[in-house]
Amino acid sequence: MSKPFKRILFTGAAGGLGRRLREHLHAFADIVRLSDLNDFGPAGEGEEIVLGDLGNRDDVFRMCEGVDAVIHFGGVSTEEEWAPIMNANIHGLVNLYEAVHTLGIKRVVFASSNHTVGMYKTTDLVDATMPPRPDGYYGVSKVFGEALSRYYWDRFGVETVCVRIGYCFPEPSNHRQAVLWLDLPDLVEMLRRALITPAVGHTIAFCTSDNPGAWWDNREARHLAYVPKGSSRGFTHLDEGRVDHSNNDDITLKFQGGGFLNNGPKYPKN
Ligand code: NAI
Ligand code: 15L
Repeated sequence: MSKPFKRILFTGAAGGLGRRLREHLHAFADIVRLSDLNDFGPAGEGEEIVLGDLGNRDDVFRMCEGVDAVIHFGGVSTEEEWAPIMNANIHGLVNLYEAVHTLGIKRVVFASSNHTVGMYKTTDLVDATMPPRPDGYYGVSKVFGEALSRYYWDRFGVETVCVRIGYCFPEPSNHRQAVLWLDLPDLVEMLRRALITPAVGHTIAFCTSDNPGAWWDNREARHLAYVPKGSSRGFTHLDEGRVDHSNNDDITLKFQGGGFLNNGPKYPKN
């Protein structure tokens, strides 16, 4: 069966999600180009590897040369000092979109995050028309990626689906992670929809499994027709039964960003 693309680029291939997604990417393209800052071993069949720093413009142009679409998962994935966030998530995004536009690549799927909206309360129902409310420098950098990709759609016609990933690890271990949990097959399905749906323009899509007590309303991404099959429902010991934490002094329970609110920002030490 023919695949949607001849060659796709996946950045962040050495990371947690990159390693888990790798085998699934072959359904999307004849050749999967894998990229990261760090070495992660040899290419397999139908793969090529281009290592590089997202903060380096020449590296990013090399990564993007000859690809038809980009799944961008590379970068700093947690709260950090500003310098690495700036390099990978700010300069890296500018480099990526300059390369994508210059090389005529038509579509990007961008791994955004729940931390773009982490300062909404856990009693709020958030949709993509509501203003971003990031909970740290990391969340701010993901908002930047969403804004930059919006600019490249409005001005240059580069399509992007910004996937606001919840919590994509094998199992949730607390109530927040259960609300935001994303089963890997559901992430694969979201990527598939983001790549093959005609005319996505600039879409912001929330991405969790079908969990109890959702904090997000995904109606602005309904054209993707993403229907999750997984659920954290089985992890019943994590279900608090919708406790209202809106007046709780513990900010990690009060706000959607959870423990990230205690993490930063961190300033350079010198
Ligand atoms: P990860 O930290 O395990 O992987 C990120 C990869 O990016 C790493 O292999 C790292 O070497 C690479 N990277 C960092 N700086 C780089 C640079 N300057 N140049 C090139 N590569 C660089 O993160 P994970 O969990 O795999 O997440 C992947 C993406 O999904 C990230 O963008 C993250 O922000 C996003 N995300 C993940 C969530 C999750 O639940 N795992 C939740 C929300 C968003
Ligand atoms: C994220 O954005 C991170 O990339 C991931 O490692 C998790 O920490 C997740 O959010 C979370 O909110 O727990």
